[in-house]
This record gives sequence, C-alpha cells and structure tokens, in this order.
Amino acid sequence: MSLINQIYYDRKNKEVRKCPFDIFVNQSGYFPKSVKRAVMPFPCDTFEVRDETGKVRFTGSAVHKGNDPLSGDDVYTADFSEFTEKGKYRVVCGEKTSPLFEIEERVYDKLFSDLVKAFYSLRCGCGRDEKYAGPFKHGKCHTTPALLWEDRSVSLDVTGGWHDAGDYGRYVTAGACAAAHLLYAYKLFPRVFEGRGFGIPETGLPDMLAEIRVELMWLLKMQREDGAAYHKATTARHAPFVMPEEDREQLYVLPISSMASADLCAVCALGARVYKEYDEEFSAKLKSAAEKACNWLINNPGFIGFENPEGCGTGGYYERDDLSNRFWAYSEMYALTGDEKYHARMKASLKDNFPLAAMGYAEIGGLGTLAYLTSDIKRDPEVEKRLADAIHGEAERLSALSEKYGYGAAMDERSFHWGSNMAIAIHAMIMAASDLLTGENRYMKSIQAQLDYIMGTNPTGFSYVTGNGEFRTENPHLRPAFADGVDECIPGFVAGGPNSGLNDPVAKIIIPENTPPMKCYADDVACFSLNEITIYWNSPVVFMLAYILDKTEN
Ligand code: 9MR
Ligand code: ZN
Repeated sequence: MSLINQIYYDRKNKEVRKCPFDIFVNQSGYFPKSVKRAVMPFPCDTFEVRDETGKVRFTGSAVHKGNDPLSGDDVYTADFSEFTEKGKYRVVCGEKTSPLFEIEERVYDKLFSDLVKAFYSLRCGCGRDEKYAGPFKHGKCHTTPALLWEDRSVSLDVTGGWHDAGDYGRYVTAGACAAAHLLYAYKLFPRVFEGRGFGIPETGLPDMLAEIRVELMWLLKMQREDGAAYHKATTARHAPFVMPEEDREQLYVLPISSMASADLCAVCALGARVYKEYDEEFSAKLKSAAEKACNWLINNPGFIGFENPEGCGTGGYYERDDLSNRFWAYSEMYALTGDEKYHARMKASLKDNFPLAAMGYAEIGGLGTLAYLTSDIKRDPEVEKRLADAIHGEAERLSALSEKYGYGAAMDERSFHWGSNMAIAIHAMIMAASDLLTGENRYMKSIQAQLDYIMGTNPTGFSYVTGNGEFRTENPHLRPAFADGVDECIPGFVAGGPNSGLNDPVAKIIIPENTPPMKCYADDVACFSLNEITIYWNSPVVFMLAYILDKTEN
C-alpha cells in the first residue's frame, strides 16, 4: 500500500490530540500595551496571572460571556490588559491553567519571521541549503520541462515559484492571491519590513520583496504568448508523501482560465508599482506582462472557467465566474497607469454583483477595492464612496461578530469551511483596511482578537501556527514535513483550521457527529480538509500581523 493510502485509511484508532490546558490564550503573547484576554470554557470567578515561578502577579475577576453557539461552550473571559509587566506567565483559575505566554515588546518577532520564511520553505525548483533551511534542507525539485496538457508536443519551462500547499502543485490564482496579500502588506506597512531580515538568501532586495519575486518570476512563465495565463502547473495526480525532489512524475501545464489571466494581470500590475523603486527592469517586465494580460482580457470578455480535464486529479481552484478577478485586474491597471481607459473598464465591471470587500482567492474583489482606494490616482467620488462603504460596512459587521461571542472570532456559522483560518485572517485584513482608510483605530481590538484566536484563544486550544506556542499544530498535511525525517515540524505554517464540512475521509471518522463548527479540527496529517497549509492562508496572517506591528511598534 502506498504511504498516502496508509496515512489516509489504515487507521488503528480514532484518537485526536487534545489540549492539556483548560484556559486559552494567545500563546505567542501580547505587547505590554495591547488588550490581553484569556478565555475559559468553565465557570470562574477570580483568575490570576502567575509568573514562571508560580508567583501571583495579577488578580482579576472573570466575566461570564455566556453560551457561544460556534463552539458550544459556556464562556468566561479574563481581561488582564491592565497588567503590563514584561515576562512569561500563565493564567490560572483554581486548578486550571493556560499555556505559557509572554508579555514583551518584540513578542511577535519569531512568529512574524517564521510566517514569512514559510514561503521560502515552499520554494520550488531551487532546493534549499542547510545554511538557510537548517534541518529542513532539500534538493532541487520539479526542474524538468512541463508538457502542455492539450498538446504534448509542446514543452515549457515553468520552474520556480512556491509549492501551493501540502501538495506540490503550483496554481496561478492561488499564487497571485498570496503574492498580492504580501505585496500589499509590504506596500502599506513598509516600516515593518525595513530592516527585518527573514534568513533567506541575499539578493540585494529587502527580504520580503526578494521572496515575493520568486513567485512573480514563476507567474511570468505561466503567461501564454497572447497574454492569457495557464491555470496551473502540476503532475497529473498528487504525489505520494515524499520529499519534493522525489516527486519525479511528468509535469503538465493545464489550460488557461480567465480567472488566472485576470489575477496574473492584477498581481503583475501591483508588482510593477511596488518594485519600481527597487528594480526598474523587473518592474517594467511586470508592467508589460500586466498590459499583455489586460489586452487579452479586453479582447476575450467571456468567462473561461476551469475544470480538471479527464486524467488530472490535482487542485481545481474552480470559480463560478471571473467578475471579481476582472474588477481587480482593471483596478490595478488603473492604479499603475492612471489611464482612463482602465478606469472606465473598472467602473463598467462594477455593474455586476460580487463582494467588494472579499480578499480570498475565489472572491478577490477586495483587492481591487484596496488598489483603488489606496493608490495615488484620480478617483470618481461615487465609485470611491461605494467601495469605501463596502469595506467599512463589512468591517463593522465583522467587528460586531467578534464582540458577540467569547472567543472573539469575527465569524459566523457559515464561515467554518475549508480553510477557516484564512477567513479569520482576511476578516482582520478588512478591518485593518477600514482603519487605514479612516485613519482611526476603531478595530484594533477586534483585529488583535483574530490573531489571538489563531494563536490559541480558541476552543481547541491549538496555536494553529507550526513551531509557535506551547501547544500547537505539529502534524500538518504537508508533504515535506511528513517525509523529512525531522521530528520537529517546519515552523511558520498556518493550518487550515476547523471545517464543519469535514471534507476528507479521516476527518469524517475522527470528528464526532454534531461537533460545533469551531471544534471541527484535528492535528492529523491525514486530515487535508482540516490540517493542510497553503500559501494564501499564510499570506493574510502576514498582512494582519504586519498591520498590528505597524500600529504598535515604536
Ligand atoms: O483552499 C481550497 C478550498 O477553498 C477548497 O474548498 C478546496 C476543495 O476544492 O481546495 C482547497 O485548495 C486546495 C487546492 O485545490 C490544492 N492545493 C491544496 C489546497 C488546500 O487544501
Ligand atoms: Zn518543487
């Protein structure tokens, strides 16, 4: 039986890793001046903050927040924001305790660096040196020419970029989305990235831009002569759980889609803006790719979706339409060039109905909104208002959700789908965007709550980021993490998180029926619908944290 079949189906037990702690906190910790909250799913009157020696350093009264339908818990919260002394602590209530956390000025440095370096860990083609990757080094992978799926006599060089996720595929819409989140993080919060190295090979560019460039260079290779973009480059089937260099199956380039073409246009236009002051030549290359893609979009107004052709079983990244993608593309083209012709296209694309604040790979209109509202161009006041209203309205709705229940997640029942941790982080991005636009600090508390949730203030007690937190995800559905023979997991990966859809066979076996949405999680390598990682789940967390760092660091 192949390794993949073993880990999927040959299950001897239904055990899942359970949190040994009863009180939930952000396990990375808190800035001295930030809002600090612990959550307890049991009755508690008085709580204490104790240091590592067990000495009580702060005492407070817990608040009964009440029943939380998302977790099924009756929740009590402990606010210790007043306590600002630096050190390492646990929150304690009677016999019950939280994991260890820190109060410190540079408390998120390791987390931030790991989250960014995760992209380096997913680089395809180039191999990874021990010097930068430590025990997680590996050889060059996926360097052979790829065949065009539709015409096997055509061979293409599509080496490079990042592996998408736990699998070794590389997908244009996913890659464009992740690269764009990172580019916006850099563009909007440059201060946070300046002078911060992430331990990747030196290129003369700031590390963050050097890393994103890897993906952009690959995206350029995914563009067809006429400007359209191929949807993905993968083998015909997902590889077994082997190291990337051991995946030697034939690579294919799959047909074009209008979503991929629009996303490629948008991210190249955005890249052209960002790289201009660092590397003129690269910026010009991106600009001409974006223009070529945009011309293709204009000449090909029909929707060209994507379906896996017969014989191909890798990720689909299906979308029902390309409306948000086209809007994003035209908006970025206008932001880049200031050319009215793109402005007109962008405005025309607004006649269709699609979410204007969403920023995930499938509904990506929010990035078009961000491009329009944050760039230095002439804005049509009506359009400006409509787009700003969309962001502010969504931010207000999300922050109300965050305040409603004890765990502070800006989520409703429907949000616990495949990759719910992406939804959490994107919701924080939207609230951050709203604050950026108004210049106010209205949503910081809710934004911090989303980070806290990801880092352990949630009903499973997991820090969902590998390598960070005392009780954390350690067995993600990530091929190299499984196959590298290293006990410790590669750090910095955000797990997909709770998914009430339970879309994989093992999740269906090990998660009991009627488990509340926020608890539909298992740290199990087989559970790809709960515990995979992807580039576009890491990227919004980088954005959210960059925002918090920008607002908080001196
Ligand atoms: O993230 C994707 C999620 O929104 C979809 O529901 C799911 C099923 O189609 O696919 C996810 O994307 C996967 C992709 O197809 C292949 N690489 C791994 C991705 C994460 O699981
Ligand atoms: Zn590879």
